[in-house]
Amino acid sequence: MSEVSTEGFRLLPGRLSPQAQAVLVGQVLARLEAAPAYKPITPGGKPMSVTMSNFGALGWFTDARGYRYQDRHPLTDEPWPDIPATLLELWAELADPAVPPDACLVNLYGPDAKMGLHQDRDEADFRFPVLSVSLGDTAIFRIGGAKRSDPTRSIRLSSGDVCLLAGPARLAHHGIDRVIAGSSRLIPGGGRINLTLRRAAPAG
Ligand code: MD3
Ligand code: FE
Repeated sequence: MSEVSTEGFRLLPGRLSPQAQAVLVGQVLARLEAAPAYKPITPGGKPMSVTMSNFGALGWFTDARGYRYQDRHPLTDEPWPDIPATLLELWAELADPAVPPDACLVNLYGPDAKMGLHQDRDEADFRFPVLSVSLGDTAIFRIGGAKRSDPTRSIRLSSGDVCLLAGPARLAHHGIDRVIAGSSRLIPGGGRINLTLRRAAPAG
Protein backbone atom coordinates (compact mmCIF):
# COMPACT_ATOMS: atom_id res chain seq x y z
CA MET A 1 0.00 0.00 0.00
CA SER A 2 1.31 3.43 -0.85
CA GLU A 3 1.32 6.04 1.87
CA VAL A 4 -1.07 8.96 1.35
CA SER A 5 0.89 12.12 2.09
CA THR A 6 -0.49 15.60 2.29
CA GLU A 7 2.19 18.25 1.91
CA GLY A 8 1.60 21.11 4.32
CA PHE A 9 -0.25 19.04 6.93
CA ARG A 10 1.47 19.15 10.32
CA LEU A 11 0.17 17.29 13.36
CA LEU A 12 1.61 18.27 16.75
CA PRO A 13 0.41 15.52 19.12
CA GLY A 14 -0.06 16.68 22.71
CA ARG A 15 1.04 20.24 21.90
CA LEU A 16 -1.14 21.50 24.78
CA SER A 17 -0.44 20.16 28.27
CA PRO A 18 -3.34 18.75 30.31
CA GLN A 19 -3.19 21.96 32.38
CA ALA A 20 -3.34 24.18 29.28
CA GLN A 21 -6.25 22.09 27.92
CA ALA A 22 -8.20 22.55 31.17
CA VAL A 23 -7.63 26.31 31.17
CA LEU A 24 -8.69 26.54 27.52
CA VAL A 25 -11.88 24.52 28.09
CA GLY A 26 -12.79 26.94 30.89
CA GLN A 27 -12.21 29.93 28.61
CA VAL A 28 -14.28 28.37 25.83
CA LEU A 29 -17.22 27.35 28.04
CA ALA A 30 -17.31 30.83 29.64
CA ARG A 31 -17.54 32.47 26.20
CA LEU A 32 -20.25 30.03 25.09
CA GLU A 33 -22.47 31.42 27.88
CA ALA A 34 -22.55 34.71 25.94
CA ALA A 35 -22.46 33.15 22.45
CA PRO A 36 -24.41 29.89 22.76
CA ALA A 37 -23.72 27.02 20.38
CA TYR A 38 -26.48 26.52 17.80
CA LYS A 39 -27.24 23.87 15.20
CA PRO A 40 -26.29 25.19 11.75
CA ILE A 41 -28.41 24.37 8.68
CA THR A 42 -26.65 23.55 5.42
CA PRO A 43 -27.62 25.45 2.25
CA GLY A 44 -29.33 22.18 1.25
CA GLY A 45 -31.60 22.51 4.30
CA LYS A 46 -30.13 19.74 6.49
CA PRO A 47 -29.23 20.43 10.12
CA MET A 48 -25.58 19.61 10.89
CA SER A 49 -24.88 17.12 13.68
CA VAL A 50 -22.14 19.40 15.06
CA THR A 51 -23.20 22.48 17.04
CA MET A 52 -21.22 25.67 16.52
CA SER A 53 -20.31 29.10 17.74
CA ASN A 54 -17.44 31.48 16.99
CA PHE A 55 -14.95 33.83 18.63
CA GLY A 56 -13.24 36.80 16.99
CA ALA A 57 -14.26 39.58 14.61
CA LEU A 58 -15.78 37.16 12.08
CA GLY A 59 -17.66 33.92 12.53
CA TRP A 60 -18.36 31.17 10.00
CA PHE A 61 -22.07 30.56 9.58
CA THR A 62 -24.38 28.50 7.39
CA ASP A 63 -28.12 28.58 6.82
CA ALA A 64 -30.47 28.22 3.84
CA ARG A 65 -28.87 31.33 2.29
CA GLY A 66 -25.45 29.69 2.13
CA TYR A 67 -22.01 29.65 3.78
CA ARG A 68 -20.44 32.94 4.88
CA TYR A 69 -18.54 34.85 7.54
CA GLN A 70 -20.53 37.34 9.61
CA ASP A 71 -19.67 39.70 12.49
CA ARG A 72 -22.65 38.86 14.74
CA HIS A 73 -24.05 35.82 16.49
CA PRO A 74 -27.15 34.69 14.52
CA LEU A 75 -29.37 34.33 17.63
CA THR A 76 -28.16 37.09 19.99
CA ASP A 77 -27.18 39.56 17.22
CA GLU A 78 -24.18 40.46 19.42
CA PRO A 79 -20.55 40.57 18.24
CA TRP A 80 -18.74 37.28 18.83
CA PRO A 81 -16.62 36.97 22.03
CA ASP A 82 -12.89 37.60 21.72
CA ILE A 83 -10.39 34.86 20.83
CA PRO A 84 -8.59 33.61 23.99
CA ALA A 85 -5.04 35.03 24.20
CA THR A 86 -3.46 31.57 24.45
CA LEU A 87 -4.87 30.74 21.00
CA LEU A 88 -3.61 34.02 19.52
CA GLU A 89 -0.15 33.18 20.88
CA LEU A 90 -0.31 29.68 19.39
CA TRP A 91 -1.20 31.17 15.97
CA ALA A 92 1.67 33.70 16.17
CA GLU A 93 4.11 30.91 17.03
CA LEU A 94 2.97 28.27 14.52
CA ALA A 95 1.00 29.98 11.74
CA ASP A 96 1.79 33.65 11.12
CA PRO A 97 3.59 36.07 13.46
CA ALA A 98 2.59 39.11 11.38
CA VAL A 99 -1.14 38.72 10.67
CA PRO A 100 -3.44 37.58 13.49
CA PRO A 101 -6.45 35.31 12.97
CA ASP A 102 -9.81 37.11 12.77
CA ALA A 103 -12.00 34.00 13.16
CA CYS A 104 -12.15 31.06 15.55
CA LEU A 105 -14.82 28.51 14.70
CA VAL A 106 -15.94 26.42 17.66
CA ASN A 107 -17.27 22.96 16.74
CA LEU A 108 -18.95 20.90 19.47
CA TYR A 109 -19.31 17.16 18.96
CA GLY A 110 -21.63 14.92 20.95
CA PRO A 111 -21.36 11.11 20.71
CA ASP A 112 -23.14 10.94 17.33
CA ALA A 113 -21.76 14.04 15.64
CA LYS A 114 -19.65 13.88 12.51
CA MET A 115 -18.62 16.15 9.64
CA GLY A 116 -18.71 15.02 6.02
CA LEU A 117 -15.77 15.36 3.63
CA HIS A 118 -15.43 19.03 2.57
CA GLN A 119 -13.00 21.79 1.68
CA ASP A 120 -12.66 25.07 3.59
CA ARG A 121 -13.08 27.68 0.86
CA ASP A 122 -14.96 30.56 2.45
CA GLU A 123 -11.86 32.55 3.44
CA ALA A 124 -10.50 35.38 1.28
CA ASP A 125 -6.86 34.26 1.04
CA PHE A 126 -5.83 30.59 1.10
CA ARG A 127 -2.18 31.58 1.64
CA PHE A 128 -3.07 31.85 5.33
CA PRO A 129 -3.01 28.49 7.10
CA VAL A 130 -5.73 27.03 9.33
CA LEU A 131 -4.74 25.99 12.85
CA SER A 132 -6.89 23.44 14.69
CA VAL A 133 -6.93 22.53 18.38
CA SER A 134 -8.70 19.37 19.58
CA LEU A 135 -10.09 19.08 23.12
CA GLY A 136 -11.94 16.23 24.83
CA ASP A 137 -12.94 12.98 23.14
CA THR A 138 -10.71 11.57 20.39
CA ALA A 139 -11.91 12.06 16.81
CA ILE A 140 -11.33 9.91 13.76
CA PHE A 141 -10.28 12.54 11.22
CA ARG A 142 -10.04 11.91 7.47
CA ILE A 143 -7.88 13.90 5.06
CA GLY A 144 -7.48 13.52 1.30
CA GLY A 145 -6.38 15.82 -1.46
CA ALA A 146 -7.49 18.76 -3.55
CA LYS A 147 -9.84 16.57 -5.57
CA ARG A 148 -12.77 14.91 -3.82
CA SER A 149 -11.80 11.62 -5.48
CA ASP A 150 -8.18 11.71 -4.21
CA PRO A 151 -7.20 8.92 -1.78
CA THR A 152 -7.75 9.67 1.90
CA ARG A 153 -6.15 8.56 5.13
CA SER A 154 -7.52 8.35 8.64
CA ILE A 155 -5.82 10.04 11.59
CA ARG A 156 -6.81 10.17 15.26
CA LEU A 157 -7.05 13.64 16.76
CA SER A 158 -6.75 13.47 20.55
CA SER A 159 -7.20 16.07 23.25
CA GLY A 160 -4.34 18.58 23.20
CA ASP A 161 -3.37 17.83 19.59
CA VAL A 162 -2.80 20.81 17.33
CA CYS A 163 -2.79 20.60 13.56
CA LEU A 164 -1.63 23.09 11.01
CA LEU A 165 -2.97 23.10 7.45
CA ALA A 166 -0.83 25.12 5.08
CA GLY A 167 0.25 25.00 1.46
CA PRO A 168 -1.40 22.22 -0.57
CA ALA A 169 -3.06 20.81 2.58
CA ARG A 170 -4.99 24.07 2.99
CA LEU A 171 -7.36 23.00 0.21
CA ALA A 172 -7.40 19.29 1.02
CA HIS A 173 -10.74 17.55 1.49
CA HIS A 174 -11.26 16.54 5.11
CA GLY A 175 -13.91 15.55 7.64
CA ILE A 176 -14.65 13.84 10.92
CA ASP A 177 -15.85 10.23 10.53
CA ARG A 178 -16.76 9.84 14.18
CA VAL A 179 -15.89 10.63 17.78
CA ILE A 180 -14.90 8.00 20.35
CA ALA A 181 -17.38 8.80 23.12
CA GLY A 182 -15.94 8.55 26.63
CA SER A 183 -12.30 8.60 25.52
CA SER A 184 -11.53 11.76 27.53
CA ARG A 185 -12.71 13.25 30.82
CA LEU A 186 -11.65 16.80 30.00
CA ILE A 187 -15.04 18.29 29.15
CA PRO A 188 -17.81 18.23 31.78
CA GLY A 189 -20.51 15.89 30.42
CA GLY A 190 -18.14 14.51 27.76
CA GLY A 191 -17.83 15.31 24.07
CA ARG A 192 -15.30 17.00 21.84
CA ILE A 193 -14.53 20.62 21.08
CA ASN A 194 -12.54 21.61 18.01
CA LEU A 195 -11.28 25.16 17.63
CA THR A 196 -10.12 26.34 14.21
CA LEU A 197 -8.21 29.60 13.92
CA ARG A 198 -8.40 31.29 10.53
CA ARG A 199 -7.80 34.49 8.68
CA ALA A 200 -11.18 35.02 6.99
CA ALA A 201 -10.78 38.60 5.69
CA PRO A 202 -7.88 39.76 3.50
CA ALA A 203 -4.80 40.95 5.42
CA GLY A 204 -4.36 44.70 6.02
C1 MD3 B 1 -7.74 20.33 6.56
N1 MD3 B 1 -13.26 20.91 11.45
O1 MD3 B 1 -14.30 23.35 10.99
S1 MD3 B 1 -10.22 20.20 12.29
C2 MD3 B 1 -13.92 22.69 9.99
O2 MD3 B 1 -12.46 18.55 13.87
C3 MD3 B 1 -13.40 21.33 10.20
O3 MD3 B 1 -14.07 19.99 13.76
C4 MD3 B 1 -12.87 19.57 11.79
O4 MD3 B 1 -13.14 20.67 9.26
C5 MD3 B 1 -13.13 19.35 13.25
O5 MD3 B 1 -13.95 23.12 8.84
C6 MD3 B 1 -11.46 19.26 11.42
C7 MD3 B 1 -8.82 19.92 11.27
C8 MD3 B 1 -8.86 20.72 10.00
C9 MD3 B 1 -9.34 22.01 9.97
C10 MD3 B 1 -9.29 22.75 8.80
C11 MD3 B 1 -8.75 22.19 7.65
C12 MD3 B 1 -8.37 20.15 8.88
C13 MD3 B 1 -8.30 20.88 7.69
C14 MD3 B 1 -8.64 22.92 6.46
C15 MD3 B 1 -8.07 22.36 5.36
C16 MD3 B 1 -7.63 21.05 5.39
FE1 FE C 1 -13.06 22.00 7.51
